[in-house]
Amino acid sequence: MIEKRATILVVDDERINIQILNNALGDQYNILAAMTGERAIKVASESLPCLILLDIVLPDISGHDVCRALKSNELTQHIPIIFITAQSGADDELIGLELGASDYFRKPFVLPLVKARIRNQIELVQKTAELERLAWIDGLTGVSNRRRFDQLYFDACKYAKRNKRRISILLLDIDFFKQYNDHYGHVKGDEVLKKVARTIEQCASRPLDLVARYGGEEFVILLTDSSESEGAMLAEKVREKIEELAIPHIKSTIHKAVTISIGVTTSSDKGSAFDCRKLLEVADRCLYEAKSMGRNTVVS
Ligand code: GH3
Ligand code: MG
Ligand code: MG
Ligand code: MG
Repeated sequence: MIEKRATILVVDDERINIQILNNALGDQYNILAAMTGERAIKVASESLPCLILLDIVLPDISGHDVCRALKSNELTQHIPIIFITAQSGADDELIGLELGASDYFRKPFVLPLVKARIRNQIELVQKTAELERLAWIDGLTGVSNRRRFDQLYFDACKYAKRNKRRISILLLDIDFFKQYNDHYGHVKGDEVLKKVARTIEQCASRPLDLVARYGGEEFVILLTDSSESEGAMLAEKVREKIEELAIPHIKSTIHKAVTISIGVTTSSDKGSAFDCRKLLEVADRCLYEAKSMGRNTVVS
């Protein structure tokens, strides 16, 4: 099933071909057009269409070269390409498929076939995107899972080192959660995890903030481009908001409500100097200290 209007980039140097495809597909998809290879690469990288229909013979570089360029660019390599080939182009078709194209169709167009092949490709793109989303999300709380965090954290460290930016890590752990489960049961415990996750997300809501479930009752916040004081202030805000939820926890020896402890650390502003793994270890040590200081505490 096609859920939302997908964008297709049509690359052909003959206006009539673009018109035919636009007429056949325009009511179902957003159509972008390019008439040269260089233009196709530019539009594809800027607009990131769902699918590219790519003619082979173009006035500047060939469709095969366009395909090579798009497949070697991290941003565009996942966009499926369907080659548009001449009737006699079996070699062209083979080269295209070997370059990583998903399919091909021939000129002159047999429109029902064109439509069916496009529909199949778009469905595949949408299903893959949904599977990726599911693979990245924690099923209980809906925040990113550990696998997603590990991946984005690695990317964020690379970005920070390259651009001499600082990142902060906040490790958050619910206090006396074992006792909570023992007393109120796992179902109620799961509800607490969901509420805590939602509250953390509400506090860390800038577009680049990442909230993930780090382990059982542990969460992590990754702040890109952040200072020490921003990290510590956010941690204090989250700690307060969780306390304000006032979720009864009569087995907590400190507050009679659910609370969290947080360890915070920020990478040095020397850029290249920091080690991603060490940064997590420091945050973990701060969290441990927050626990030993009595819990419901931030240590940075
Ligand atoms: P501390 O204050 O030192 O953090 O103590 P704690 O009891 O929170 O820590 P501990 O590591 O002893 O226990 C963590 C508990 O979290 C145990 C486990 O049953 C619970 N937990 C982990 N994942 C889930 C989950 O998905 N659902 C529920 N309900 N409980 C979970
Ligand atoms: Mg052509
Ligand atoms: Mg824990
Ligand atoms: Mg705990």
